[in-house]
Amino acid sequence: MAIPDQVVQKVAESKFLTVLTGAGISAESGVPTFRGQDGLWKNYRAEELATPEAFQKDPKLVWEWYDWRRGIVGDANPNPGHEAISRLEKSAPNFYLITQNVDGLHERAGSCKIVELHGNIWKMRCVKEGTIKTDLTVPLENLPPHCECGALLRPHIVWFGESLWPDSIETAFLVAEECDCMLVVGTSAVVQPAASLPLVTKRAGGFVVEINAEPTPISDMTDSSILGKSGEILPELEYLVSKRK
Ligand code: BV8
Repeated sequence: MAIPDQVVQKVAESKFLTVLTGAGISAESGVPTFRGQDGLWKNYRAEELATPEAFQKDPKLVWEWYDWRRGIVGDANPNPGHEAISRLEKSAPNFYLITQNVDGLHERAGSCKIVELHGNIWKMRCVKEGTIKTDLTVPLENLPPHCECGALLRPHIVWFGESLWPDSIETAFLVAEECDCMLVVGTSAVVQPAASLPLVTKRAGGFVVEINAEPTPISDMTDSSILGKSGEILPELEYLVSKRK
């Protein structure tokens, strides 16, 4: 789908550009999405296992599921969509990336100013001490992993029914309020509170562009909704913007 010239112009003249991403941006890296046709993680829906209740009931099963996902994500590489966002960050006067993804692919693509709203699959947190460590081991030995203190370690990820961390949600809403242009990429826009961020930008007078493989509940409220693959559209948009600057 062609990129409207108004979108190129708005991104090129943006003083504060924000990008909000969801699982769709990692689809072309081979990472399954949550709700698309491949929206299953090994026959489990995130809503079944990404919950405190599931972890309480069977920490080993939840860790087996995350260990399997870490294996998939560990084999994945950033795609041209992730890389285009990293280039947009470098050329924008002010920039923030807000991601719902836990796969760490944006950081590997060179993005710096990132809010990981839902945490990171490579981080683990002691359920007792709250200490957080990064562990890239794939596969993990003897699941579920334990802290040196003897307590269980859990994925440092926000599960359904859990509140997001105050500092990251505060930053996300502030950025959504302050930016003059937001690109919303690869999200079905159903999970709250992330899905409210584009509305915040719109209400504050910002220009909102959706780039997604299918229409979503926020498509009608955006200034422009571009249907297609983010791995194709973002590099083209970034190229057109770089020529416009
Ligand atoms: C909260 C970490 C306050 C897990 C995730 C009832 C009870 C309890 C809570 C609720 C409730 N009703 C509503 C809620 C709130 C709930 C929620 O929103 N539920 C939804 C399902 C209705 N939210 C929460 O619980 C949040 N906390 O609200 O705290 C509170 C506290 C207690 C009680 C109530 C409220 C916490 C939400 C965070 C959950 N954790 N992830 C893990 O990953 O293991 S969310 C999970 O969904 C992922 O992070 C994912 O990023 C996120 C959103 O999904 P998407 O990223 O959008 O991915 P999806 O597959 O859906 O869509 C992909 C899109 O890409 C598709 O549109 C597709 O077409 C497109 N696409 C595909 N390929 C491409 C593409 N686009 C472009 N190019 C391509 N190539």
